[in-house]
Amino acid sequence: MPTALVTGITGQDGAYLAQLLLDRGYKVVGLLRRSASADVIGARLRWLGILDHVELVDGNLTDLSSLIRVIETHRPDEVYNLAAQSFVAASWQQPLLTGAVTGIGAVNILEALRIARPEARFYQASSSEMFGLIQERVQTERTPFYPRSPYGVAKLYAHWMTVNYRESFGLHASSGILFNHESPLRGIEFVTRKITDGVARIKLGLARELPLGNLDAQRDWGHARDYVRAMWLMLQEKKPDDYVVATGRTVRIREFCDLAFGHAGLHAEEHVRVSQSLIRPAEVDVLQGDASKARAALGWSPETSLEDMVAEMVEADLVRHRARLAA
Ligand code: NDP
Ligand code: GDR
Repeated sequence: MPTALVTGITGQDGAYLAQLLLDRGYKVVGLLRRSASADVIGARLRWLGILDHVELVDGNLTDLSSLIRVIETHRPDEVYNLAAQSFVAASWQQPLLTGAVTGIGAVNILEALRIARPEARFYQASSSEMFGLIQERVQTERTPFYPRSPYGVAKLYAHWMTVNYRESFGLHASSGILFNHESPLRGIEFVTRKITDGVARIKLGLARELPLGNLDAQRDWGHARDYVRAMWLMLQEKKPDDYVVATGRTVRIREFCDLAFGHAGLHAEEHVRVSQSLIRPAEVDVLQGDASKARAALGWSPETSLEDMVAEMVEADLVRHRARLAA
């Protein structure tokens, strides 16, 4: 039975990836950072019904010794580095923490592998945020980077360090340049989930309006369940490499609003309010990815349409709020 170590297992992607790995017969070990709120940790794994099937071990991406200890103890065959301070807006408020976790943290785990388990295969969660101020209308693996946030800069450092460790030390280290991907397990602060949660609350009479920032930003949104499959496929390849993972379709935030409100029989323009406080110091205006390489080399393609994903997210938030009201 192969063993996989997943950092960030309590996040959106960590939960879906753990489910995929369990389905494929892996022993799944997840890195868990110590928290005083132990009762809410694992909510996503619980939602998927797999909390009791993964082994959670103490560690922190900023603590190299904890990473070495976990790797020496569990001797993983595959390591997926999904842990990060992943909220772009927060990265202007906490640029140093973002650098320490999202940037240096990735190098800590690369170092731990180099020291304790160089034969393991490694996946780095790189991001379309690295394209930032886009240098080409449609972004591929060859598009130059131009990050626009401390988060994007930190991810770019981690990305190049992954490439560097592959080239310098021969690690089987791959980097997935994933475009935005969402699901009912998306954190509530990200715009898609904020919208679907807002729709559910308005529909059930718990709120009347939804404050949002820049409605004209465009994103290439896919479903997290589809995207974690691409991560796994990358590590099954004989040779490590970098891949863009995207749908190729880009949509404005206001169109996402129309879809989500429309699904609940509501009109977005009657409820959405633009709040200047939610406008970012520097914006990534538009992202659109070309995943041709992943399609050709990995046989990967997205299976969930944007419309189906929005419907799934709104329905899940309606169920959540109805359950709270009934309790
Ligand atoms: P989440 O924010 O949902 O999850 C982040 C995870 O990182 C959580 O499990 C969190 O733990 C953990 N974490 C944070 N800090 C530390 C630390 N110091 N030590 C150990 N663990 C830590 O992110 P997603 O699941 O959405 O994304 C997964 C990865 O993919 C991230 O690296 C993200 O930057 C990247 N990415 C995401 C995209 C997306 O659209 N979702 C697109 C491209 C890249 P806790 O639960 O304790 O907070
Ligand atoms: P992003 O996702 O920054 O692309 O990073 P987010 O959902 O936060 O923002 C997307 C776009 O929506 C605009 N926006 C708002 N965003 C939030 N969060 N809240 C609002 O109220 C709001 N109103 C408008 C933003 O300005 C932005 O243009 C995500 C994260 O998952 C990263 O970790 C990942 O690397 C990238 O996607 C790819």
